[in-house]
Parts: sequence; structure tokens; C-alpha cells
Amino acid sequence: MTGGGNSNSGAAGADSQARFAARLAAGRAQSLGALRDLYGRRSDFAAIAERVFAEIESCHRRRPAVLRELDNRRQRQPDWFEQPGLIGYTCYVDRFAGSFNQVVDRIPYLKSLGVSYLHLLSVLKARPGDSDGGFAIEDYRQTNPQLGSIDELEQLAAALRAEGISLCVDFVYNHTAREHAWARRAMAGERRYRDYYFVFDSETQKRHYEPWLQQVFPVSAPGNFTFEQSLDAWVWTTFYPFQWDLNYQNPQVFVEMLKNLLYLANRGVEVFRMDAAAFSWKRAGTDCLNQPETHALLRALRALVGIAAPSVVLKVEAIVGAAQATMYFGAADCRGREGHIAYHNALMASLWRSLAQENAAKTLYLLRDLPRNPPGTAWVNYLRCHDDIGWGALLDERGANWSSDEAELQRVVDFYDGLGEGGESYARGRRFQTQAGHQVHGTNGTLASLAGLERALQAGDPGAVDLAVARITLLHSVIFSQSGVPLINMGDEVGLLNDYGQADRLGGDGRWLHRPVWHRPENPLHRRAGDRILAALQAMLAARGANPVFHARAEVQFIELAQTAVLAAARRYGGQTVLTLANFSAQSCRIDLQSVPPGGAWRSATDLLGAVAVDGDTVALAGYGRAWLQLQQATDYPE
Ligand code: OTU
Repeated sequence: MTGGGNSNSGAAGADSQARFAARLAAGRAQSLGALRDLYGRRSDFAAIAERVFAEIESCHRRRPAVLRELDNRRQRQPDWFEQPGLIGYTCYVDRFAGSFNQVVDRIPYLKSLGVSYLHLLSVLKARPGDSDGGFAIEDYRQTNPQLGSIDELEQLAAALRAEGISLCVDFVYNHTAREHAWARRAMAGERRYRDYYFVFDSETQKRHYEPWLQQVFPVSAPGNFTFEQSLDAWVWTTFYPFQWDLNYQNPQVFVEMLKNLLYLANRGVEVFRMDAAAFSWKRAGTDCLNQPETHALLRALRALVGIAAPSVVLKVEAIVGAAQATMYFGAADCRGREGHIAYHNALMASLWRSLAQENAAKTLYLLRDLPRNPPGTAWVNYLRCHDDIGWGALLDERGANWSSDEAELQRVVDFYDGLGEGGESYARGRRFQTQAGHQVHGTNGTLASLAGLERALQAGDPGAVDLAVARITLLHSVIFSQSGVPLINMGDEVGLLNDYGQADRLGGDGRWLHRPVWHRPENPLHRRAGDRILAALQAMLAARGANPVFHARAEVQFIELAQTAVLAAARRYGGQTVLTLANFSAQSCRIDLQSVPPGGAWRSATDLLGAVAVDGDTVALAGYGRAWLQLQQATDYPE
């Protein structure tokens, strides 16, 4: 291992040992509690627990000195990922820069945006050929050779850290590739490795589960099981047939995956994106999502990582309804003990629904009615990622006032397919995994194409380009003014459009439509639009980063205005009060600020974005306009 220094020598080593011992003493009961929820009924539980603690001790022993220092720093500032200045960016290494080494060259660009957290996709060694965009891992301790070696990844992590940027990579822990050594050994007849997966000899076993399961890729990978000739059995494959679900009921799997995670943490990964987190535990007769053990598994990992490598953050990727998603921060007496951060998938989908409907009401209800985050947790707020916009999270969530029925969402899906009610819409997206009888699933397309830029450029219509730029800026203004980590999706900051060539070339999976190679647009109209988007995002992020009011722990009040197109929230923190406004309609409007607590005080407020001026007790918002109005003085703010 490079760059670590001798982590065990002298006084520093003794000090570090003492800190580890203190963390172990403090975190042991919690770790054991979570492990017991997973394996407590087994007669060999004591041995399993002993094994786990031995592993974290050995991980800590090997932890490089610089990372131990980072651990200490982060322990002194445990809210570091709740700070307004934490700004994320997500990209494929090859599509953004080329290789790990070339990402280093792009650090100045990232810094110009204020980025301090970089999520790199497709980093670990995936199976050859189709790998679901890198989500079928063959070896968790090697990297994709086209991008560079694991040592180069470690050097990249260090280079990023030196610039104040935390590296995040995917931890694809629900499944491995069929080519992973464990799967190979299972296929070679080793019983021990067969038990790492769900291998069913008979159709009957499969039927204990199958009727209750949903499908993630109903068109390109129908079903949840794949018949494997070499095993003469069915293998559980939630995603593609080459992605074999791991069996965490087998404690061996837990231990091995924990070791993999800690290995990568010791290589300098600071944030793990816990891929497909909702699926990790199976229970017959259920949909096998969000099971109690699914949560216990994450709780165990958090507690153990907190002892061995406490600067590490777990980011939960659970693409489920909002009420279920909040549970990944920990529920009941475990609040705050599970994921540190989690994707706000329902908000993401709801923002797109609001844009299509030119109505922010349901987004407001969603934000207003969700429980407040427990301390030490935060949402990850995003607009687009490498996946589709999954509409499932908005579908009739136990009658919540933020949910939609199929018919309503169908109109949203049609809208993003380019079909408006009166004819064509401005969007250029494509529905994903949609089959007859089940119309609402997902939508693909880049943010810019969905927001109208592609169509405007095709028409060569500068007015339509302006509107598209305004929509793109508006959506970003919302995620930049929320509590939690804003995450920019590569290319959205310069208005990159759908990549039809790639989508057609790679066929089967429509998500390739919105995974373009990063470039500066050539068409002058496009380029100017991209420059404007970039400048607007930079200005908003600078305003966010400099103002304590955007801390994740701010007091937030969501405000129902007469104008349902406008999403309004008042935030208070660190002696500052800011009212954020976002108009989801193309129509301009005038907002009566006297109706917003604390009433008349807004008269003297100024817009942090410099876009609007308060006029007496009102403020005018342009179509798709936004404002962050800051009170001049700290005011007593009614609850
Ligand atoms: C995640 O996604 C990844 O983000 C996808 O790229 C992978 O295909 C998948 O896991 C398998 O590793 O299950 O809990 O577009 O939203 O597959 C979330 C569909 C997931 C994705 C869904 C998702």
C-alpha cells in the first residue's frame, strides 16, 4: 500500500491504538446489537462476532497514518457532511476524464464548481463485456484496468483529499458478477461458495419467493431468477442474469464483504455508495425489499466502520418510496445509526413531476410531511444520475398526499416522452422498461434534453433556449437550497444532451441515452447556453457554500402560498434566515410576502442570487424564476 506511512510506530501509533480502543468500547454494544439482529439465532454467533471484531481490528492496524489523521479530524467535526460547503459531483471516469490519472487534471474544473465530494462510477473491476455499466463486480480489490490500477485509484483519492475533495465509489454489495471468484467456485462444485448465493435446485423453492417480487428490468431482464446450467439450478438474479444476488443469511458473506469495504476504505475511499440497498435480505412471502435485516445489515456496517475507519460515510441508494427511504437513516431507537446519507429519490422524481405539471404542491407536501432527519444524517439531493428517473417512488405511497396514481404519472411519462396534452411537449426523453399493461416505470434522458434544451436547439429558437436554461437553473436552485448534500450529475452543468448514437449502439438498456461523454458543446447556441448554466450553478453554489443557513440541521418551514406553482421554504440557522422560492411555472407571478412568516420583515430582504428585488411587501418571480431572500437581521421566527 502506498502513501500511508508507518501507521504503527511511536507515540502516534500508541495514541491511535488508544483511540481505536475507545471507539471499540463505545461502539461494541451497538455493533453486537445489529449483528445479533442478523445472526443472533445461530449457535455459532459468538464465533461470528469474534471474527468480525478481529477483522476491524486488523483493518485499523493496517490503516494508513494519513487516514487515521482524517478519522481524527472528522471525529472532531462530525457534521462535516451536513455543512453547506459539501457539494457533490458524480461521473463515469472514462466519460468525464479518461482514466484515474486524468481525473487529477480535472480537479481545477471541479473546484471551480465548488465540488468537495466526487462520486466516480464504474471504478472496480467489472466482468468483461456487458457489466450493467460497471455494476457487476468481478473483483472488489481491483479496478477497471482501462481506468488504471488500484494504486492509481489510491493516488487519485490522495490527490483529491489534498484538494479537500472526498472520494466516493460504489459498493455493489447486493450482488457480484457471475465471473466473481465465489461464483466461479460455486459453479466448479464447491458447496461452500454455492451458499454465498441463492441457488435453488427446484422450481418449488423459487416459488416461495417469486410471486411477491417486483422487477427492476422487466423488459431487458425479465424475472428474478436465472437457470444456471453448470449448477443445474436457479440462481437469484434481481438485476441482469450475470448479477448474482449475495446471500447475507450466510455470515461468511457478511464478513467477506465487510473486509472488502474496509480494504477500499484503507485505500482512501471516504464515501461508499451502498448500491441497491433495499434488496439485500430476502424473506419468503414478501417483496424482499426493505426487510428488517436489510436495515440491520447497514446498521452493523455503520457501527463497525465507525470503529475501524470513523471518517467513512455510508451513502444509501434505496430507490423506494419516501416513507421507506427515511427508514435508512435508522428507525425507532436506532434513529441516526444507519446510513449517514441517502439519495432523496422521491424528491428527485417529484421535482420532475412538478416541472411537467407546473405545480409544486406535491413536492411541497413531500418535503413538509417527511420526518426531520435524525442528527448525523442528511439527504443527498439530486436531479439526474446514471439511472432512469424511477416513477415508482411517487406511486400511491399509502395514500400520502404527495403520491400520484398511475393515470397522473402516465401523463408525466408521456410529457417527458415529448407528448404534451395539446400536442408536443418541450421534453426529449424516452420511457424505460415499459411493457404493455405496466406503463409507468422510468424515464431516460439528460436533464437538458428533458428540460427542453434539445428541442429548442433543434428549432434554433433562442427564446426556447432561454426557457430551457431557466428550467435547468430552477431545478438546480431547489436542490442547492435543500438540507443535505447537493449532487451534480456530470454534464448537467453544461447542458449536455442525449447521446442517441451510444443508446442505439448499446441497445438493450436505454439508460445509455443519458450517459454522454463530457464535452463543451460545439454548436454556438448550445455552448452559450451551457456557459450560462455553468455560471448560474457556480453563483448559486458559491452563495450556498458561504451561508450557514444551508446547513442540513437548519430549521425549515415549508410554506403553502396562494401560487401553487411556487415551492417556498424558510430556513433558519446560524443567525441567518432565508426564504427560498422556486417558480415551476412558465408564467410569472407576484408573491405576497406578508403571508410568509414573519410577515412584514421581508420588506428589507435581499436576494442572495441577485435575481429579484423585493418591492414593498411583494416580490415578482419570472416564469421559472427563483430567489433566495435573506433577512437583513436575525429575527425571531415563529414556529
Ligand atoms: C442500482 O440501481 C444502480 O444505480 C444501477 O445502475 C444498477 O443497474 C443496479 O443498481 C444494479 O446494480 O436497484 O436500489 O434504473 O434505479 O436498478 C436501486 C434502475 C436500484 C435503477 C435500479 C437501481
